[in-house]
Amino acid sequence: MDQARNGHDSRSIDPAAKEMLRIADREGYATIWERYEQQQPQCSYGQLGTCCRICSMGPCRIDPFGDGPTRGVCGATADTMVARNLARMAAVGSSSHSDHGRKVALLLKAVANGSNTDYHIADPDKLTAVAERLGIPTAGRSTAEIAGDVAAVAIDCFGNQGEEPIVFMEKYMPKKRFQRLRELEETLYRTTGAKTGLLPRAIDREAVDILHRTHFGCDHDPLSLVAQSVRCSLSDGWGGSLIATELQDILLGSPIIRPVKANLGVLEAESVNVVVHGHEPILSAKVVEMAQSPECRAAAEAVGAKRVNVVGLCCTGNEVLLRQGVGMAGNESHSELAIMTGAVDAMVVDVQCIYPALADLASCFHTKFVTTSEQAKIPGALHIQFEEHEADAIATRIIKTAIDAFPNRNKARVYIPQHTSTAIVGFTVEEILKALGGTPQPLIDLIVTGTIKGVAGIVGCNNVKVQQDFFHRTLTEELIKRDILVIGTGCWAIAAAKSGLMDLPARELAGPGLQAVCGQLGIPPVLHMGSCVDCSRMLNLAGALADHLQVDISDLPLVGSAPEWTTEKAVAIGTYFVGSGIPVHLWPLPPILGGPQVTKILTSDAKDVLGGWFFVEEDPKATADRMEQIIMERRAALGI
Ligand code: SF4
Ligand code: MSK
Repeated sequence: MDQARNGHDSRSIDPAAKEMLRIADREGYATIWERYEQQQPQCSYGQLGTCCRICSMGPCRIDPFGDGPTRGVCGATADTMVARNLARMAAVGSSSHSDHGRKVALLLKAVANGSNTDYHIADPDKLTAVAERLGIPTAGRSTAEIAGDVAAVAIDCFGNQGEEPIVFMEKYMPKKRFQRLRELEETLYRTTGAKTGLLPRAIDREAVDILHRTHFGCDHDPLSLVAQSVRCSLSDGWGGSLIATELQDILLGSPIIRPVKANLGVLEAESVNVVVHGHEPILSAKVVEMAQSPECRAAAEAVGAKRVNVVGLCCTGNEVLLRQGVGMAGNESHSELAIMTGAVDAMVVDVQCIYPALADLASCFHTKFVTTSEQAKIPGALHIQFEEHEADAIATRIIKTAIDAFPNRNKARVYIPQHTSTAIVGFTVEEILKALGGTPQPLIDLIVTGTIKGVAGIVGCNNVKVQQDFFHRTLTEELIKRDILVIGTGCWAIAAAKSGLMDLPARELAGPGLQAVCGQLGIPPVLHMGSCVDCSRMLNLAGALADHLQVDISDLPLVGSAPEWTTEKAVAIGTYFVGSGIPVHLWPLPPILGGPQVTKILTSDAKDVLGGWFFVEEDPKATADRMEQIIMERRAALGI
């Protein structure tokens, strides 16, 4: 495969990735890009969403261009198939985030009742703020009592069997949005005579509801299936993800604005390198902490290493980057490339976004590939089971595994591309408000005067179908040039960090208004808000603006994008943005285009009903044009 010519590589725009891909080509290491080529041509029924294998009379497929049957064996239409497939994606994505949130809630309960002593309440102020928001009394009560009550409310959001909306959503969602969804439910009942819920009743219940209604012979109505996808996704954004973010801040500390380094150059030739990869910082934060212990430092020195250097990948990397200032090795498509440096002594993974191919690749090196979760076992990996109540001991054992591997490193094979960028990170809602003097009013004033036209939230992954980071970077540059402040999370945030867009000099790339604001506040034009679950921070920022102005989120000049999306979690995020009233751009194409009715609901009807909708566009500049146009239309509607 010759994808690299004259410095151009159709696989990635990242300079470190390009160097590593030259090594991969030379040495014959398999990568996602090579396996993608081997998968061609990919199934067009799958791409359009019109295949169904829900029952054993299938699999059935419908050619949307009219060749062949127009219904599955049971009579299901293309729209039913597309809507059911989409609903299942939303359920899986929501469940992944929410199950992560559940574990944090259970840990908070264990810390509160004293059964876990490896963790503690790291941010009592945040605990008080969350408790007050939930209506939990705080005056004269101990931290443990308050934490116990917060944990109980969070845990109840997962399994409550009542019909009322989940408490976290009720207390956090801006009032006008909550009212709109409630009125919409009532209108749909009145006009159709059928119940169509939008406000989630319990986090687990909405995902189970989708598994039930997409069982053979249940819900075949595309609108009903899309509505439940929205409800389930809202239970993620305003439920599971929100709980994960808020409770992690309480247990692990709230992020502060700080500089970090990003890209493969954070690996150190003379140190034991441990890469943490996945999503749940309950483990990775401990690995970072225990790497500094006298025991681990002495063990590293004993094998001739300078120190234990823990660096991050993907979202668990984002979590430790924000809270502990840990260097960021890269985003999703960097995971194989990191191992190929030959300098990674252990890659420690928890859950989500971990290629199974990493186990094979690690076996070509001295690298220990360590799985830790009962939910993410990978053949060929070394499994060290993580238990929260023995976190210190297990994290130490993991680090010692890396230290033991260090002497086996073949120095002749080590190549660390010397690329890093500085990124100023940690822009939580609290930190943004602090920078603004404690209220959203200065940001609102800047938007009203047009100094900043609006805010774009960008999220999501790398996708082998898009040149790595190209869409992320080009779209972000285009938006800031137009005086649109860009905020975001996940692998997009890592792409922006690697490309220098989160460093102060990047303000030179911004339009005059945004440039002046960045100069005044001493911030970059592109703000890192965290990991995938921290998309809830973006919802909270939108909610703070909406409540301050007493409007709905859908009235604000806000727009979203997932320009290199890959996972089912991205489907859930995009859908809860839409359900919260924010228009969302997607690329690559979502697997819905084979269902004309579903496509119309999501790209057109949703606009009037929810105030948020999806649109697809493959060109970054055209995407920025459309996002700017939406922002300008919303400004005009507000009379600004
Ligand atoms: Fe075919 Fe219907 Fe079974 Fe799907 S549920 S596989 S469309 S028969
Ligand atoms: S890690 S969901 S590839 S952003 Fe959150 Fe990156 Fe997408 Fe996973």
